[in-house]
Amino acid sequence: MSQRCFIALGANLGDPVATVKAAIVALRGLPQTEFIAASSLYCTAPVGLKHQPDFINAVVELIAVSPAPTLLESLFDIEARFGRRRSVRNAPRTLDLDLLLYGDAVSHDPQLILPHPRLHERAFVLAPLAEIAPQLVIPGRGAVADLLLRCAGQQIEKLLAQAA
Ligand code: PH2
Ligand code: MG
Ligand code: MG
Repeated sequence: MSQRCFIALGANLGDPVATVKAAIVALRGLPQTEFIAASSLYCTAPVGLKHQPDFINAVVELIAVSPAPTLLESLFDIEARFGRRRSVRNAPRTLDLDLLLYGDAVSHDPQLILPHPRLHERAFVLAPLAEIAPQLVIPGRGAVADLLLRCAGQQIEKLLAQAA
């Protein structure tokens, strides 16, 4: 059975705008998935991290046939292709791809917690998510639009789309 999935993209090392754009192209090409939509890019202040550069964030929607762990492996592969090195937790990263939602799946597996455990409190995820899926309801958390209203203090700015 295919599942509606959302993936968060984040980068704050190197050339994050170019990286996030190229990662969206890579996600378009994922096997066993149908690409549905990509949000705008957002420049966001780091959340929960000290002394780090601002991030570029975005969210992608796709329909996946592959099981969630397989999809997760493909995301790790793309991160590695973009030069991600897993050093200390929350170090600045060339590319972070987080599986936010896999249909309505709820998982407490520490390898893959679904929905993503912090998505409901992060404007840098909720704003791009609400842009491409304004009616979305997060299992156990509520409507994405309501959740976003509760993150009013977090600093994020939508980047203007540039003509090619
Ligand atoms: N990712 C984190 C922690 N903090 N802050 C912003 N603005 N954007 C991120 O992608 C981000 C973060 C852990 O993955
Ligand atoms: Mg991650
Ligand atoms: Mg993350």
